[in-house]
Amino acid sequence: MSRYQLATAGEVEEAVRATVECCEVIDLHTHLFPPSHGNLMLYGIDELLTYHYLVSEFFMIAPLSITHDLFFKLSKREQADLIWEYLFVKRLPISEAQLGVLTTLQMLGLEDYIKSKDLNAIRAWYAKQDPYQYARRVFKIAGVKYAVMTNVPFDEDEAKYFRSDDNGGDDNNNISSNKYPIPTFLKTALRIDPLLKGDWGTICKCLTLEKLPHDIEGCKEYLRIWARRIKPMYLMASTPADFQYGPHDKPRQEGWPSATELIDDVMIVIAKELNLPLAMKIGPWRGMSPDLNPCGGGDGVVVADVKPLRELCFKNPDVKFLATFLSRVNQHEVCVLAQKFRNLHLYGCWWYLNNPSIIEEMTKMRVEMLGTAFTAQHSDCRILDQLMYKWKHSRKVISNVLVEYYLKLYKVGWSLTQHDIVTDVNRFLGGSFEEFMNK
Ligand code: RAT
Ligand code: ZN
Repeated sequence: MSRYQLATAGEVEEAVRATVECCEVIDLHTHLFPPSHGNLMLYGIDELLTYHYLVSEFFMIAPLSITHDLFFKLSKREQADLIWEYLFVKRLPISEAQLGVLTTLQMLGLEDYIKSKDLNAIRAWYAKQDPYQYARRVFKIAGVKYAVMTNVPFDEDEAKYFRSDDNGGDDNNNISSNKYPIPTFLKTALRIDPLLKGDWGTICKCLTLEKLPHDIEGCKEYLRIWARRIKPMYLMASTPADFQYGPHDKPRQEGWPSATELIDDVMIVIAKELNLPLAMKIGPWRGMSPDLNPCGGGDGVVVADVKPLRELCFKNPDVKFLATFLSRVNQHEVCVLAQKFRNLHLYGCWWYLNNPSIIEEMTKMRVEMLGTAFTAQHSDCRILDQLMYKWKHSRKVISNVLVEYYLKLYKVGWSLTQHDIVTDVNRFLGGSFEEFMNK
């Protein structure tokens, strides 16, 4: 890497663009699974077309005779046929999620099929792919060094792949050497939403499965067991729309611990004991439109209260918090918070924010307020193939934004080398996250 000074504005711009385009990113939140986890690894055109973002868009324009009930009774292929017909053939596919499908196909070299709008030819192409080789290929094309999964121990369909009796070893087994290996390009994260929801009912069912007592000690032991099994990079949870934290927080049912107790007496205690950061995902309104729940698309967004995160960061300076907020409205307030608490790291433009216009605005605000100390994006992919388009689209916006700021620096006379640019730009795409995790 050259340490020679970049001599012109054009050279600075080129260095920034080339680095954003070529650098290997760290995707710090996805819903991907390895090929060894069977049907949980989603890929292919029918999965792409039935992504819950597109199902929601489909119902905006589909004839009222296609009810939610009818639609969700169809096979995945039949659902995909309808979405293709209504969102791609009968109108031009210009939304971010629609364009995403086409960018994905283009990146796979399937332009001819895009031109001929030949869905069955695309299906036939996919049928020939070996999932293991395909997964490696997608990560390579997307330029992703590794992606962090979302591993939910409360969901038996997922949990079974990590249980000792299923994976052929004891609880201390290295997960990458067991019956369901995890490739090096995927990392684990332990998702514990029922704690932040104060959903003691779900927790107790899972404590029973592990033969643990239904109390705070049992719950802590449950997290220890799962942390040992999956070796997560961090603990993670999203908050419910009515999230409360503090003395006013009431249990969901009489006799249950409140979410606040589960946070303070279980989550924080275990985070400290195991030295695991906590990734907080704040602002969804789960099940806002129940009709769309079957595809995972029923959730909305609320403007969240930033105070609970402030309280947690303030009270626990020895715990690291990663945070992302779903509402656009919260973004400025949370940038201020991140400036003030050195145990807080902001990441990504989450879900409804993952659109070029909003990524641009958020990245600008974050650069102006946080410099390089944040992670510009995560993909939230549910379907393997999406890694390609989500990162391509994000890189484009991030590149445009960063060029603007490095040019400002150049224009005030700061000398810049290629090496400076590469080091700095990598920070936005995973480097800052690793610096935060290691500090
Ligand atoms: O982006 C999504 O697909 C959402 O449905 C959620 O998965 C969200 O990202 C979450 O992690 O809760
Ligand atoms: Zn997610």
